[in-house]
Amino acid sequence: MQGRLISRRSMIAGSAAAVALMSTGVLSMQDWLTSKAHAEEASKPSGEEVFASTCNACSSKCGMFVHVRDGKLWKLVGNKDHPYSKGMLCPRGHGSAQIVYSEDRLTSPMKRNEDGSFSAISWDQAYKEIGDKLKGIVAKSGPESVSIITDPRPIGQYYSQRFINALGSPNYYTHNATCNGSLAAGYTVTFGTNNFSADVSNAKVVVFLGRSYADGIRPSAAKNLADAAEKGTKIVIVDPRYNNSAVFASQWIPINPGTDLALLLAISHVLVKEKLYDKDFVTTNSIGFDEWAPELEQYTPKWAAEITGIDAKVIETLAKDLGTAGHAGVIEQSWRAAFGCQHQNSYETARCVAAVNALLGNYNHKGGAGLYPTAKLGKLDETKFPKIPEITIKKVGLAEYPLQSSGQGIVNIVAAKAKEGKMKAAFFYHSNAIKCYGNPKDWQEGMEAMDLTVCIDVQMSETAQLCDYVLAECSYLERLELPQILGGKQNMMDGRFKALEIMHPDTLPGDEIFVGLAKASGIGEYFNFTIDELVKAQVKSMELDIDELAKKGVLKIGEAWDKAGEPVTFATPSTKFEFAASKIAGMMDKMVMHKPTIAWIPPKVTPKEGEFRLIGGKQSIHSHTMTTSIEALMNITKEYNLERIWIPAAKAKELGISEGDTVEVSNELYSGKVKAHVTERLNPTCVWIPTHYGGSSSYLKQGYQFGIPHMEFVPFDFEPDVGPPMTHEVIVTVKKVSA
Ligand SMILES: Nc1nc2c(c(=O)[nH]1)N[C@H]1C(S)=C(S)[C@@H](COP(=O)(O)OP(=O)(O)OC[C@H]3O[C@@H](n4cnc5c(=O)[nH]c(N)nc54)[C@H](O)[C@@H]3O)O[C@H]1N2
Ligand SMILES: Nc1nc2c(c(=O)[nH]1)N[C@H]1C(S)=C(S)[C@@H](COP(=O)(O)OP(=O)(O)OC[C@H]3O[C@@H](n4cnc5c(=O)[nH]c(N)nc54)[C@H](O)[C@@H]3O)O[C@H]1N2
Ligand code: SF4
Ligand SMILES: [Mo]
Repeated sequence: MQGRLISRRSMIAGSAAAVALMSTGVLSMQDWLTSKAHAEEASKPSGEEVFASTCNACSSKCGMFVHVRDGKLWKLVGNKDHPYSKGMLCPRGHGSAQIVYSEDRLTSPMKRNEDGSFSAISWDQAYKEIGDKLKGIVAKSGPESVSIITDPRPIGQYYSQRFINALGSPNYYTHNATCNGSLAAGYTVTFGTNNFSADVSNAKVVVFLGRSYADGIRPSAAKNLADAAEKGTKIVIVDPRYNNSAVFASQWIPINPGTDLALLLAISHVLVKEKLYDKDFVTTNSIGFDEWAPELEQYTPKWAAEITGIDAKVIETLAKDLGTAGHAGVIEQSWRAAFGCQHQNSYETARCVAAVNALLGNYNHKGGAGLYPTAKLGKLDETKFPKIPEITIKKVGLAEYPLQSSGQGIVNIVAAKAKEGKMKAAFFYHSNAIKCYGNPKDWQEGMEAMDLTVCIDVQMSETAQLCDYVLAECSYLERLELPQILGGKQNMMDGRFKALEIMHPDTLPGDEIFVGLAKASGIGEYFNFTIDELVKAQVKSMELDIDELAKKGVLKIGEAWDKAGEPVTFATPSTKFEFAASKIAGMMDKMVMHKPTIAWIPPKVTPKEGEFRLIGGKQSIHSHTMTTSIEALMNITKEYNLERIWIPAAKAKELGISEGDTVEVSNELYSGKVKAHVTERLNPTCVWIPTHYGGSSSYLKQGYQFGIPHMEFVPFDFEPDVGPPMTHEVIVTVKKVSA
């Protein structure tokens, strides 16, 4: 299997020092692994320092220990006590550490010249010019015309929010809308929190809707899946693609993409019709069932078969298997590709996932959908960390998309409002918005229309490349960050402690950059503390010990959750599970597409004869767009031609396309050439591409113009009422061309 081969090979690349050495061009990976030097070095009497930290290569932020020898990174080891890594890091975790020694790193602040080139400037000049411009914009166009887009890590949340709010603006955005914004919003309206956690280890039947633990990796989840398979759990993978988790599955259901909602409605139909649902739960702990049940009559397995491409008998059997498993049958929560932000019906699909679990009555049951509480930070001293005055203006985008997931904003509204001349300034912190959130051409137009754009990054990303100012942060191993609270059965706090001295003297940690920006923008009074003071205060507020956290990397908060089987109080307006949403009922005048009960919404576009839906997803060795600058990871991509587009075998035959042929993928927005991977592992209505490639920053040599860029094909659009970008509502044609 392609995926397993990749994983094994790149797992071998475990030594970060090997990666660092390779980047200097001294040794190839194979040479290094087999060299005598490596054996000698590895058995050296230790004398090394070890620091607790967290990986920075994806949203999971797995806990790890950083081993340092002679001031240099030696290796990374997964923290056994950390709930996400459980002692393991994935290949990206190891590979991405190469950024520390990368030649592509930013080494000082930069200012963009008229011709698009950049010149290095001093921090003083950067702060002064940015601060002066920002104050001018706020004075002239109001605080609502400035925004910040940030990675939702604790440090990103804290400093970015504080900075923009201190300016009087509510416009704080994260990548959430283009990750799992629809899912989070749909879950919240039904059961009151933005996610649940399927108890895969104890379930009898688990259905995965396009969530692949072996591709979109989190090490602990992949291990749970392998263990569940070993135990004989029925694992059903619903995915247009036979993904790399399917080796653990009892069944693969190659659904037509964008139609999971029809499958779920038909499962609900069977559960109700066959009286296989949990009547006690429905009667005592839900609202809206009596309104919804009659509507379900139309959604028969036969009806869903037409839409999904799945045989009606398969749907019926799946529903009965789930119903028979009862509290230990569960639809897994999924993450992005099926209904995180992909289709016109993503929000509705999330609601229906929640509803099937409610019909099974499995909330907080062993093997069901866990709703574990997450601890909140304690109070901090307000004289040291002053509160920002309350902001009364509403975040841009809230009015247009009233069902959006709370707090993180509909990020593409920044580009839309900039194009209209209403958004004047944007800061980007640890974000490659231009390449990842909506169509890059629309974002570029928005960027050009704004008066001030600033990017804080470690490399010249596609976003940085379009900004007026680029501020060079040091790498994650060279800085202290804020601790993070982890939810789950056992709440925990992890920490990222500084492991290496700063290599490039003109780079700074993010917290110091914000302090500099704040002082120059007239809001320094809100930033009169160091990050050491803030970290200590936050850890203390949880009654934990900072020295112990620095030693162990992760500490328990309170006792483990032990309420399995107890009745649930949902955080909804009714305190019950809502088959008919009170929130929607209260705002029907604002709704374009949704009503209180869950109903069929078709995908926005459907491929006609000769066309395909373009879908995409993760590969185990890359994170979004940020790791295509990492040489060790790109070497694997290039060796195995991982950039290829997957084309269903029967359709390839009709089009005269064979394995390895160069094809042109086109729609009205973009056309690109790439090699073909002809496969039986794909539903015939779609083609699939890895979403990592097609880099367009000429500063990042490894990934520059290698492969095709997913987002260029995606129309700049918003899911009605909800706001995410519908990144799989894309039609393309594919034809063979000479290379
Ligand atoms: N290797 C790697 N792992 C990661 C990340 C990464 O960048 N790289 N990022 C992390 C983050 S932030 C996220 S959000 C998660 C994402 O985690 P996932 O959502 O699991 O990731 P994807 O690979 O995008 O999608 C998984 C599968 O969904 C399938 N799919 C596509 N469309 C549909 C559909 O309409 N219906 C169904 N049922 N399936 C569909 C795809 O074919 C793909 O195999 O991964 C996390 N882990
Ligand atoms: N084309 C494409 N689009 C996508 C996805 C995809 O796979 N491909 N995935 C989707 C998903 S699931 C998500 S969650 C989002 C992710 O959206 P982003 O988080 O914006 O995506 P990344 O590509 O990870 O870009 C992270 C940026 O942070 C920078 N960076 C890395 N380390 C540091 C650091 O230490 N400090 C600072 N200041 N910057 C740093 C990187 O150089 C890069 O520019 O994108 C979504 N959109
Ligand atoms: S899943 Fe991999 S890349 Fe993501 S944080 Fe964990 S080790 Fe790092
Ligand atoms: Mo994501």
